[in-house]
Amino acid sequence: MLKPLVLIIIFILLLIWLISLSYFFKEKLSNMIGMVVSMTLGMITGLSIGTFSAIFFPNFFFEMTVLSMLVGGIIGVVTGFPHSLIAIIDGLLSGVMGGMMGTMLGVMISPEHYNQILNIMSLWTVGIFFLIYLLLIYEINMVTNKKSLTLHPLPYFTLVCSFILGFHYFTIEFNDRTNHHANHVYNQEVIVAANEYQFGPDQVQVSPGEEVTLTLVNNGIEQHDFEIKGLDFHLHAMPGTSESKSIVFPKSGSYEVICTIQGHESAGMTATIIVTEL
Ligand SMILES: [Cu+2]
Repeated sequence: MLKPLVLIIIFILLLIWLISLSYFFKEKLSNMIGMVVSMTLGMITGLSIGTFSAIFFPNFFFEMTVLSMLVGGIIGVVTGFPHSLIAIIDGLLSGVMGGMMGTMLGVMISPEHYNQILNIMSLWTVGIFFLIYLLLIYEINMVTNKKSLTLHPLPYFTLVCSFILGFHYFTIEFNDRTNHHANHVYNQEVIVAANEYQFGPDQVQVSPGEEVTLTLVNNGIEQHDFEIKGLDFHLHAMPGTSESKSIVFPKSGSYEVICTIQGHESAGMTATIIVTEL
């Protein structure tokens, strides 16, 4: 939870830095520059917020579209405000447009490409921020002799790099989490081996309401079976063979499994299936 928060703060900082520059040095900036900056910041902010929010909150597509259009438009207006009416209008339109396109891009991407698109978008967003920053300080330095750290590219560049790096590690974690989840929910295949006289593994976790395919592989020299107590589920395998069957566990709980061959249960051929929301 900490990492996304830090990234959001860096993003806001990068944006505020640019907007402040265009405010404080509005006398030094031409109308044209004001227009370009407000259009670009509105568009880029709307686009990136739209894409990210559509990927992270896919169930709120409508809300996220409105939100990113709103944020993009506001950023465009705020940035264009010190310059001219035309900068305000251009900023507003670009921001709204960017927000709309961003969420569409976000839902168009299939989950296996989330990682790529997130990294491309983060690089693109802060890369454009940096270009705008260079444009601004170039214009400002042309007409002023004031030298300060806010007008040197290095601090801003450092912040841009830390955002890209932080975002890269964040998407790795995000991807691990979604893949991990997907494996459990959509691909519940459980293979249990049997020999004299045990099951391996002897404890299995599955989630309720999903189809689970259970396979009993007999690696032993005697016949074995796999019966879930309380459910009508029975697998049987002769030595060197296997048997599979699918089952849906209706609710969470713990199920006992035994081998019903004479004497095997008491010799230790038991297992437990834990049905729980993974
Ligand atoms: Cu057995």
